[in-house]
Amino acid sequence: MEKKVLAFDFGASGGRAMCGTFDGEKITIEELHRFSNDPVILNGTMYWDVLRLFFEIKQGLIKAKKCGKIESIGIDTWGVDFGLIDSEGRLLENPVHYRDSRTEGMLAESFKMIDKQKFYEITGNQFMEINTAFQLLYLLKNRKDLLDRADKMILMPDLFNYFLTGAKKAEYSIASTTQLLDARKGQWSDEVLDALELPKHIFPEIVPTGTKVGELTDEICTELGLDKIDVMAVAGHDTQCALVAVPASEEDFIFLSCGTWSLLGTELAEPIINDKSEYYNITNEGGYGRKISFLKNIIGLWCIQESRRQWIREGQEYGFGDLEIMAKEAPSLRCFIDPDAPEFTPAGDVPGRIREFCRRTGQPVPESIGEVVRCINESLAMKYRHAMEEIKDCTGKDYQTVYMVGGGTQSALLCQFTANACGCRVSAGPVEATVLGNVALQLMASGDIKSLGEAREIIKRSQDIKIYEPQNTAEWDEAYERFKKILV
Ligand code: ADP
Ligand code: LRH
Repeated sequence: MEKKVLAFDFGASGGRAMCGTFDGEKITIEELHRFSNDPVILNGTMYWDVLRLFFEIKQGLIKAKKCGKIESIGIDTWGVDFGLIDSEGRLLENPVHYRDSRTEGMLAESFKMIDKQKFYEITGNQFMEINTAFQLLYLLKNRKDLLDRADKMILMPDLFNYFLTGAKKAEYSIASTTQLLDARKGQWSDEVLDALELPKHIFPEIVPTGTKVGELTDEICTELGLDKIDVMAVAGHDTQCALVAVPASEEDFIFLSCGTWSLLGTELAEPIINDKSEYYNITNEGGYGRKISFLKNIIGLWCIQESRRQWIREGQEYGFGDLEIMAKEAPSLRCFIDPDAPEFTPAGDVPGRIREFCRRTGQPVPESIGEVVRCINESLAMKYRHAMEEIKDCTGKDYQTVYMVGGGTQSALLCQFTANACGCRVSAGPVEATVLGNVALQLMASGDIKSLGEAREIIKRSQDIKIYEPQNTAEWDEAYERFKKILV
């Protein structure tokens, strides 16, 4: 018998509600509702437009009525962001977006409170100033009043789950992006919380990935004219949903979740936390079945998204497909950026900053749109190779294939460049990995899919996967040596 579930995915490139149907063999997905997910800047702070997004969830629920019986709902978002709830359950202020500049300097502040090595040794997380730990530290130092009024800190997917059900929980995968978990125990680290002087009572109970959190509240059922529906803690962290949809059968593989961010890594049974992984700043994040994703966060297609927005501001509007055609015609392997250089993180004139980076590092300066897009794509592919070498060095394993999933797999150019740079086969797809993983995790929570392996097999036979073989590797190897010299 067919089962239908509803997946909500909140990415920087947009939000969507998708109906997933499982017929026992395959999963199909149908888009019901798509909406933008733009942050709003007010008085110098960049916020999540959280109430509008909750309105969009309600629209999704209304539109899902046409699908017939919906068994459950699952929500995923990007990592690290949160809302604060007071003792009466009211949201205190709008959640702030991680691209807000408030965390600048907080990494250095934290190292005055906890030894850097100890911090990494416990959490196993890549140090990134956007992490929840540093957002909370900002509040401690600058908005103590707000922190004092907080009864719970609830991460974004859990916050939507709370709005839907009233349950205040912390799903494990999203909690593992905070830099506040003990990576080995999968629980909030008392030692880190104490050192950072964060109030322990605000951290909710951690629940495993792929379990039920509650049911729609009576209020929502009445308002929308719905029967009770289960709400599942899928992987609240979008990256971990995407990982469930990686069509790999082998135990050791490299995945590349390629959307606004690029997450390149491998799946492990236990975290790797040692001097080498700390030196490379590799993160250990948690997923379904307490599996560990040992990965590098790379800034990713954000650079193309933000360049596109800049060109629109300058009066030149192109779609991603158009940009790809222009990049294809531009000359190859002329200049590179380090996509993770700090100047590329904030919104703004990314093409201008790319030109400045190339000028400063003595490289040819990309002038046309095609040249800039080519430079971003080639630099990302080189960065993937670099991350893959670091991962290999830590695991001591070799990998034959890079499994690329997510919106970025629609760029044939990026897939081919990745194969060329890494010198290995790229398997590209599914595009909608996050949604497929979200759907599969709901079906795992209900017991309809029995294991991660089974979920991956189902998704593999449900989706078209494209294969790219490496080309011109000698030329790419030579260029990689030049790339390494401009890394920040
Ligand atoms: P998010 O992480 O925000 O959920 P997605 O997985 O939806 O992101 O991927 C969005 C990215 O996919 C865009 O920024 C763009 O670079 C890329 N993309 C989308 N459509 C195309 C296309 N037709 N051609 C090339 N790239 C595309
Ligand atoms: C990708 C992602 C990534 C990081 C970042 C903030 O969407 O979730 O894994 O956590 O966003």
